Amino acid sequence: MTQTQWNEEALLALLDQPFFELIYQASSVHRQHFKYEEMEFCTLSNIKTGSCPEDCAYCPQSAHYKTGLKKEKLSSLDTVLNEARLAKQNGAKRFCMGAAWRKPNARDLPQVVEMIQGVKALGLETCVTLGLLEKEDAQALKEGGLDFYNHNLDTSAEFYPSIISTRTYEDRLNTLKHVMDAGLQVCCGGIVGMGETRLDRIRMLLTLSQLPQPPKSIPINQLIPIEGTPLADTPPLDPFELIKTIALTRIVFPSSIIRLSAGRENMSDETQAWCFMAGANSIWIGDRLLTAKNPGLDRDVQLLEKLNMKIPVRENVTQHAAQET
Ligand code: SAM
Ligand code: DTB
Ligand code: SF4
Repeated sequence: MTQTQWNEEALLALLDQPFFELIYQASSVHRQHFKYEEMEFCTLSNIKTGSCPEDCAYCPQSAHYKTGLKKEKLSSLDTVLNEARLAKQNGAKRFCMGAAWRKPNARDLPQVVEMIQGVKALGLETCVTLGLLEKEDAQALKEGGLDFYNHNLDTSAEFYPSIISTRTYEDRLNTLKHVMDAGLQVCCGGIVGMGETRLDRIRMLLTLSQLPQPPKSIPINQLIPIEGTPLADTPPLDPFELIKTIALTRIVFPSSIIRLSAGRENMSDETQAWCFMAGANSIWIGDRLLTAKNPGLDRDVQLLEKLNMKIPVRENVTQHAAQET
């Protein structure tokens, strides 16, 4: 399949249109590839918390900043499987396990593989995000049965060094290469609201579009400002910039799942609804992301009800009832 070759001018021109034209285009593309009334539910589990050696300026788990987070060792298999069972009951399709590591070590990786196998056996899609990977790590995860690897570009190559100094953009791209070479599906996106420009957001999308395969899953996070991190006092992004970023992402990646990821706790229902209209079709459910707050399932169900959208937790209950009769 040939992919459209996008460039900065074309994406800037899309943004320069009247807002409603941009949303109309994005929404039309969305409807061609997805059922617009459907929302994917996914769940996160933090399998190793805090004391990360990297210095990502947004992150509550970096050992470089005093964020008051209690560090925790690798979770037990039982803890993770209990969370996964609950996620499944609540309608989640994918279960993502995150670890605050620069990269996984040889001792921990087999334990993560056990978690992947247990979660998969419950009938959930599996995703992990463990930091940088060597070729062999990616292959071991694939052999262990993993479906997706999450590794975000986060922003443009130009803005990246003002956010992280302990690794390079090239390091991130190399990991993505190992992930794709191993035959894993890629979940890769970024963060908006870190003080970047529109052009940075566009450049990040262009870099994503130039990967050998477009990511199947694209999380768009809005910065959650965390006390103690260098980005704690970053002024909030205008919600329309977030909505427009989602619209551009949908137009550039017509058939990818776009997740309105971190930051929904601080968004109005209306902003979220516009993001869904612009093409976002996946959310994290549950009270917590990795460490930060997320709207609880009740608020999400209420919002989807107001919008007359399908609610996965109910679909799950109906399926179970049908299986039992
Ligand atoms: N350590 C791994 C890594 O960096 O790839 C995985 C975990 S890391 C927490 C996953 C992603 O969460 C980051 O790439 C970033 O996009 C997002 N994230 C972390 N802190 C955030 C914050 N305060 N606000 C919004 N997104 C955040
Ligand atoms: C992604 O892009 N966002 C998720 C997931 N991938 C791992 C993580 C969001 C973390 C938000 C901050 C926190 O909870 O600590
Ligand atoms: Fe570590 Fe990931 Fe947080 Fe960066 S984003 S400090 S790599 S946990």
